[in-house]
Amino acid sequence: MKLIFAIVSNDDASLVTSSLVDEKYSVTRLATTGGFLKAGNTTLLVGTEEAKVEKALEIIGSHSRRRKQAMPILRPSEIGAYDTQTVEVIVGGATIFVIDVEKYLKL
Ligand code: 2BA
Repeated sequence: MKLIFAIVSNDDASLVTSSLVDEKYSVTRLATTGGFLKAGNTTLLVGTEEAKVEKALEIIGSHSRRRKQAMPILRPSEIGAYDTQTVEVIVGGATIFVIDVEKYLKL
């Protein structure tokens, strides 16, 4: 038995969670905060058999990979108004730990 800790962005958490549940994984979702940015993120706990770990990692990775996203920003223009411009930002990504589970009990 293994326990996967997956720290994902809040934006990706719902899709990652529902995709895991659709594939019959049990998932616990925790609202967490990154120590560096102090911004909210989501930590998923997934307890599963060793044989199902790789598939879980694929599911998590496919819905939380780092990717570029166009984001509109407002910039002051020369005539005192504001222009809308688009910048590319990196969003998503997952930090994953897989650990051995010594005991798994449901009491
Ligand atoms: P990532 O490395 O992608 O980490 C995203 C979030 O995953 C982290 O949020 C933290 O909540 C968790 N995390 C990552 N590595 C971890 C680990 N070894 N143990 C426990 N949790 C871990 P934040 O701490 O807010 O960090 C956000 C981003 O800021 C990081 O993205 C990294 O690019 C950067 N960063 C984090 N710590 C840094 C530091 N000490 N110096 C410079 N940059 C840092």
